[in-house]
Amino acid sequence: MSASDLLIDNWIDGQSRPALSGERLAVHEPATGKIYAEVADSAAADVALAVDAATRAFAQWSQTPSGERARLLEALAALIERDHEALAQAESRDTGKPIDLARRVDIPRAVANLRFFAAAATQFASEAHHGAGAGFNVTLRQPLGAVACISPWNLPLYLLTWKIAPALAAGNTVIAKPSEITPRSAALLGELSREAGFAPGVLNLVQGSGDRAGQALVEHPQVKAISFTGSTATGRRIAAAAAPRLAKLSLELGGKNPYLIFADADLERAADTALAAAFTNQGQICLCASRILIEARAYAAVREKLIAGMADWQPADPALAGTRFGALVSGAHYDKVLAYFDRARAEGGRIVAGGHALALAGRNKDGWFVAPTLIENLGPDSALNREEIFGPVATLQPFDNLDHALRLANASDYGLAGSVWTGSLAVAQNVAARLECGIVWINTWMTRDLRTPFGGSKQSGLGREGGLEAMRFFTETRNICLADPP
Ligand code: TXE
Repeated sequence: MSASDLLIDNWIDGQSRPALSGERLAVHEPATGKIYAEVADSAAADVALAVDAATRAFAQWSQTPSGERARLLEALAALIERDHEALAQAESRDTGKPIDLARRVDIPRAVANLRFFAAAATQFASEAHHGAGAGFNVTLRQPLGAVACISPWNLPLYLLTWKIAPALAAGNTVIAKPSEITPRSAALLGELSREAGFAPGVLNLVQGSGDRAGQALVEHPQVKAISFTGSTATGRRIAAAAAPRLAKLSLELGGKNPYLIFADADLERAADTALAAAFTNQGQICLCASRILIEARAYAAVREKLIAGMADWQPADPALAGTRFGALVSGAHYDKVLAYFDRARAEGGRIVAGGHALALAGRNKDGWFVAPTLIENLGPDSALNREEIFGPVATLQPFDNLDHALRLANASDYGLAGSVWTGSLAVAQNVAARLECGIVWINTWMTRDLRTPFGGSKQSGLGREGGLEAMRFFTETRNICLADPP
């Protein structure tokens, strides 16, 4: 296929449109390293069109009864379900993730996100306060207007729908900016939104680079709120752009998540899940565990189980059913991950498994594959234990006791999620109370109830998504006070 056989465009005001400049960016298939499509390289003028469309559409959408908004979100969910296989194929090809993972997680979760917030639209209620001798108070929660939803490349449709669903459910109109590295499923969603019956301008998708399209979007004066998931560095730039006009901001940023295994845990399950936590989606999930901390007296046993389990995480063509570990998302990301292997060696790290690139055969010979990697003998100050690699790389560190474990776990600028494995309720309670992060899993990893608040502390973000938190973020409260009876 030549590069231009597949053109991925913007979705603005209910129509597919190329960038006004006609410019395009190449889109690669990570499993082959080859260009397979071109995406609109949008600029400020395209963003302005989308924001205008969203602002116009807001007048009607914000007045649409919640039951009707819910019906449309449900209809979109049903269409994604209908196109499940085509969307899974598109997502796997665009990202390099195993087709099984896209089928089992990414696409079903997009459906679940839309269904969940369809229900939220009809159940969202607000408070009334009275009896304090200070009037009868009602809190209105009203939509904000045209809002920006900016999502990354690791879980494209999953994270895009996680943002647009609550935004739309609450009565806002949306300008979404998918990652330029993985634009495909968002473009398909645009088409499906028309089929579902959304009016033009309610959902707009502007494709293109972060520097150009993304920056223009966050600087646009009519954009009332920005919901962003991506790197901490980009999160800071967006916060700076939003600050002058005090736009509402939700930031879900990086992680360097600890995974604590105590000697009294079910070591078999703890080790098996540790590998899934480190290597699912090639380690490219903000919730992935990248620092595995093991109680010293169980270190050798757990290390052995981890090494034995690596056989289940062999890289292979992501397009094949049965593949559990695919390609990294881009050439730049591949180079970044490989550079960390050199750094690990320079810092005295011992490679327990992996630590190198992989050349697969056939159509995958130029794909961006690296071996899943475990490294030991690196202290808490090592770059490998400090910086977000966002690839299939985890370190192993022994700890002596609970306090030592918490010191190591909290030795991070990030604070997204942590997982603790123990048979002791007291240890679990202690870790849950003292771990500096937004989510703690006990004897599990990445188990998600969509009603719970989702997000991180420290450099991992600002604000929370999920359930009511998301509905509150996408609304503004107004207190209305009625005089007490005379
Ligand atoms: O992410 P960016 P990148 C981390 C991970 C990865 C690194 C770089 O460590 O290696 O970030 O990835 C848009 N204004 N994570 O560069 O830049 C961009 O177009 C507005 C962690 O791909 O954060 C994309 O749509 N938007 C992570 C989105 O922001 C801008 C997920 C994310 O891109 C913009 C992804 C700007 N100035 C990467 N610049 C996680 N924790 O989930 C970029 N964008």
